[in-house]
Amino acid sequence: MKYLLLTLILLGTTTGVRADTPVLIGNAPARASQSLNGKWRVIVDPFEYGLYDARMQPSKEPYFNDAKPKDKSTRLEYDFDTSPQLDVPGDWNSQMDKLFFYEGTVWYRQKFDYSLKPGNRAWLHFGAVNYQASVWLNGEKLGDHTGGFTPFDFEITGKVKPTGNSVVVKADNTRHKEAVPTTNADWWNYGGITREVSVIQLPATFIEDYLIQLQKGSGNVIAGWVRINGGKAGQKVSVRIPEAGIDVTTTTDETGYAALHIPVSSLKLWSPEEPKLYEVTVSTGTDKVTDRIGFRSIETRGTDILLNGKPVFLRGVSIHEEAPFRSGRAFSDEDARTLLGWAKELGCNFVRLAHYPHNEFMLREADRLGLMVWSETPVYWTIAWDNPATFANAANQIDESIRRDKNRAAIILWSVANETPIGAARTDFLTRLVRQVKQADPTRLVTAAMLHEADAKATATSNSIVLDDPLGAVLDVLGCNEYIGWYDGTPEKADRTTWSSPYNKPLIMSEFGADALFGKHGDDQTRWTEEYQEKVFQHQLAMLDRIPFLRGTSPWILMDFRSPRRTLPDIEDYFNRKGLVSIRGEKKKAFGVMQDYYRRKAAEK
Ligand code: GCB
Repeated sequence: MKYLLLTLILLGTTTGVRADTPVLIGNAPARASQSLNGKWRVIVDPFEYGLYDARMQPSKEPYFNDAKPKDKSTRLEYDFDTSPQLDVPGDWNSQMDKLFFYEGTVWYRQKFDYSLKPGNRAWLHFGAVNYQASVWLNGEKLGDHTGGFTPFDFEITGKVKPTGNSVVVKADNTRHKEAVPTTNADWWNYGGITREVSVIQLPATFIEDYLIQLQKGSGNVIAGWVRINGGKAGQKVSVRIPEAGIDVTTTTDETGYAALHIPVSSLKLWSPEEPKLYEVTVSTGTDKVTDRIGFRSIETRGTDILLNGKPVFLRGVSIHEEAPFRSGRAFSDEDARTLLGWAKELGCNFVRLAHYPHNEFMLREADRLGLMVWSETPVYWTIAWDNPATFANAANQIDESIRRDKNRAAIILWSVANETPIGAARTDFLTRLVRQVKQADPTRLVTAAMLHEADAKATATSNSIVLDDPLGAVLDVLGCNEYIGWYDGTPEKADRTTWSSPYNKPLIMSEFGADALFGKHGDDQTRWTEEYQEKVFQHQLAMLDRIPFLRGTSPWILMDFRSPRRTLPDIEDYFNRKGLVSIRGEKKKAFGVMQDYYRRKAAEK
């Protein structure tokens, strides 16, 4: 037993996935699938009557049975068939007026027919459900998932019928103190089935997942693994990258795992200037999956960040997963193209996807456009640092995001936290999380957006900030959020501020900014005007240029976004207005300031 456990742990570390974790189908969007997107019937259920009766005992008429009355004398107090409909993917808050502020449970139901080829297997795939999902097929429970921003799969082979299937999802976005994120955040808690749903059909023995990336520290070895699900040991696995002249075959061991180590003579490396993606095909006797993968190296040396061995300055911007033009949770390819298109126009080679893993279209588009990515996990502000279940939850969410995105060249940084107040329990929690990320993905860098301590000795002429958060010791790259000129003094305070750090590491100023309502003009001392925001950026950029170890910036934020904390009438109206562009894409003056700065930075190299 001891030996088995050890083997499982070792297996977990070499494949980048813990052996006991549920299956997550690698590159799900590339698989043959039947989409379940579209209109779903919904029942809003604030008291969870769909689960419990008046005595809080399990209901005799649970909604997941999707039942109909047997005859006209039967009393049944729900009916999906006549209930309202909502679009999937999509959040409920922005689809129905009366659900705008709603947090709690909504039941979703979809009917579908399905044709499963004999011998094949079927999997129900969810891109994301915020926050807690429970799923039933034809009245049978398939499972639960926690965490609003990562995918999950349930096998439905032997359960799915040729006609009249009913899939019921209980989506619950109630905030909890011990959850990740916790009860307090500065973004809208969009509830629902926010990303795509499909049924994936796979052969009995299929390619469950693969990692195909440049080996750490090498420019000419592709390393990784392929894992096969089902079948016996000794199966042949081929990896072909025709454009790079690669065609290798290897065999799986008794756990279905095949290690890859492929020396290559000439490989065009992925970079913002030339975001080269290769067509990669992984195949076995029974299955085949194709991907587009870029190869690049990322490392640090002293205070430098090296992309493909050369120092790079990260010209970035922070982005929320907020839908351009319509607001609500962004979920589509078109949303991704719009948001990242604006980032390119700003002059970016880098984006910080805050504050949770964004949908896969964003990563695919970043790969195509040559935008390096900071990917984040929703460990935000105050988390229940002492609670082991909270740690397990955070660890699982970052693990799922690494599993989904590990083949995206664009991702260079995993961020484990945002603005977490310094304390022993917090530093211990985050240090363990960093360790786990490094184990799961040793090829990328780890960061966190930290807070800075105000200088206790600040005077009218000097303000020296020391970045000495103990978390910095375990990070590869320091991230720091600061709001000099907005929450912290006036814009001029930046002129007398100096930065230092005991760590010999690169710094990304991961947030700075100010609110401005697009079209609101005035003098540059008047809050909420474009002129005030512009002035904050001007003073900020002059200050940032004086930080010798600064290697990147991602101002807050590309586009205005909804937040329940932002109530000021006629200005905020439940939007955080720190966007460089409005929700309609109108550029505020600060956009131009940032664009000029990035033009200069790009020319500096
Ligand atoms: C922060 C947070 C970010 C907020 C921003 C703000 O420090 O990291 O989530 O939205 O400030 O606008 O206050």
